[in-house]
Amino acid sequence: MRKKYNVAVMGATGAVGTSFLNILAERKFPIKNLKLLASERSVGKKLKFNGKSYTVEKLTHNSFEGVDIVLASAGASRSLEFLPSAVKAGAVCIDNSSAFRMDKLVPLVVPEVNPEMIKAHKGIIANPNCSTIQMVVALWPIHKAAKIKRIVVTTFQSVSGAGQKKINELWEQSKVFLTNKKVKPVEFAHQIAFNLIPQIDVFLDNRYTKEEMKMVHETRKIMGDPSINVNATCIRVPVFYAHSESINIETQKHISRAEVAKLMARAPGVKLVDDPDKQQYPMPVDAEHQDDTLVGRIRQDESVANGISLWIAADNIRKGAALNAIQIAELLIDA
Ligand code: 25A
Ligand code: L14
Repeated sequence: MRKKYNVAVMGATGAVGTSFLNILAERKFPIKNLKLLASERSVGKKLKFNGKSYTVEKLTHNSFEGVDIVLASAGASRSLEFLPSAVKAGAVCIDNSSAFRMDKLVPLVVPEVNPEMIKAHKGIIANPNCSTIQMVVALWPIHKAAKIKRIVVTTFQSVSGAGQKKINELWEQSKVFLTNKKVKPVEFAHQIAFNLIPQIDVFLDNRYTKEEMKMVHETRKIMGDPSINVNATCIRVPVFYAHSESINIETQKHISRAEVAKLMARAPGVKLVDDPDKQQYPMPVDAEHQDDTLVGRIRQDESVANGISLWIAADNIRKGAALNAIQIAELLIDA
């Protein structure tokens, strides 16, 4: 019989935390005991898992006794503070925050790309940024075939990436806007309903945002190739779930549009949706609740010798966060 594990979900009441519970149940993860951890605000709240009701407990340094696996998504500051205690208690932590991603001792893993890296863990495995995960799932097979030299990407990121409160705010702002009243942003810096905001995370000295630079550094680490050049522009769009990306790549070796389509048709974690005659292409509403990254609009870039343009969409809460983390947990227990 398969071994069963004690699992703790840190940030269980959030957008990603809720998705952890759904996906653990869907994929029949072998759980012995489940612990739901969140802030004081959520203590006593009840959440359903596999038809059973579980009570949310306050996250403390003593929460991890007897826990085998921690799935964390309560923000970087909480991960920095509490995961060292979890490691001390003997748990392996899969962290969805940005806290440890660029730490040299911490593997940064997308199972379709670099599953072998989990072996090197010292108690913490980092789950990459949502926009980076879906991009490398699509680009990895192309990189192996033709070696990518440069990536230019623009993201169209849904509000759910920023948490449950931002989801509620798009809903509220939309209602206000549609009744001809003046929108007063609370959670967002600006109106998000019927608008676009070209800022995700804080600005850095080079005038890129932190989200844009995460895509640069994380892509190089996951693909194991520090020579890949990445230029990212990240945009918040008034979509509830799923991030989309316009991607242009330059490769060392020439690769044709048809070859890329063939690679995408059999790439793990990818669903090819590319039929212009039938108006079929990836869209966020179709990516929502799906495990696969949708890839389409594949074109030869006619402005350079070796270039390809494509358009992708994926569920940022599933593949961009909870699903990728649980796939890492599955690799761990099958190792
Ligand atoms: O890194 P930062 O700056 O700390 O940012 C963290 C934020 O980014 C989101 C996450 O949103 C979080 O708000 N986030 C981080 N990584 C993400 C990723 N990869 C990501 N989002 C998507 N993809 P979230 O709402 O989805 O999740 C928040 C979870 O974290 C728990 N939490 C927060 N502080 C904690 C903590 N857990 C333990 N200790 C702490 N100190 C949080 O639980 C949630 O599970 P919660 O108990 O704080 O709140 C859950 C419910 O309470 C409501 N609420 C939140 N804030 C307030 C509030 N109600 C009243 N007043 C408030 N101030 C929420 O709506 C929710 O229903
Ligand atoms: O680094 O869409 O995981 O705001 C989580 C929130 C990435 C951006 C991370 C969003 C961030 C994301």
